[in-house]
Amino acid sequence: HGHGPLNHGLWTDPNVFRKQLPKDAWACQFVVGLANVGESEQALVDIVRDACAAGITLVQYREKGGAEKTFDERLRIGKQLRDICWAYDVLFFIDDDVDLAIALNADGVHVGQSDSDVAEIAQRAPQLLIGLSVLNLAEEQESQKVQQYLSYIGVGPVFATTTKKDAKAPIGLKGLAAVKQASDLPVVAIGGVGESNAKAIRAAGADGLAAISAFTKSRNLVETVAEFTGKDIKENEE
Ligand code: 3NM
Repeated sequence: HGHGPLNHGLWTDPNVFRKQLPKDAWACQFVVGLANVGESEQALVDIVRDACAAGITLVQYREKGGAEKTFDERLRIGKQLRDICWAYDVLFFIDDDVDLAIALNADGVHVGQSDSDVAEIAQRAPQLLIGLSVLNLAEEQESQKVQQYLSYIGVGPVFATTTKKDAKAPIGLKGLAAVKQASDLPVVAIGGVGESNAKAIRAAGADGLAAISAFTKSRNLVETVAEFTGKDIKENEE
């Protein structure tokens, strides 16, 4: 592997890798797993390929809230998704599952407050980029203790979402703006993010937008990506 200019998975020092990342590395994240595509492996592979072709910048493989999959199944599926991402020079992250991220030699791992400890992950797998979810200012402050290990902060839910069953109450654009102002890291908004509110979310300070249903329910992925990034479609195709 390592076709793209980012040398995916080849860096042993994430600080070196970070410096190679384009400024818009976090701009447009597609979070997805089998549960979001009717448990169809073919549908998952197809939509990840289509979204990569449409210009997303990061895929986060998230196998939660659906039928239980064994590690070997996640590994087999993850390999396919990773290879598609890397063929398009799209970053490939794993949600929560550090063992899977290591086994897949993924670009990074995204963890929530109750998932694995950030410092522990950084020690165990220094090659992985790490994103951390925070809900509010208090959690953002707490995250500053491990900021040296983080590549970005995920903030949400910004708006109401029905995709994640255990999502907290939405923090709104004001909550997002407050976290952004307090943070030195890129901030990625999630939860109810879609074409209709993408512009307002960027205006509130988000460096990136992440979503599940905006992509899985999209009628035109190229247009969805354009709304998310704020770039017109011509620019995306360059
Ligand atoms: N994390 P949709 S909300 C995976 O608030 C996830 O941390 C959230 O789905 C958080 O884009 C969420 O369909 C689900 O609203 C996002």
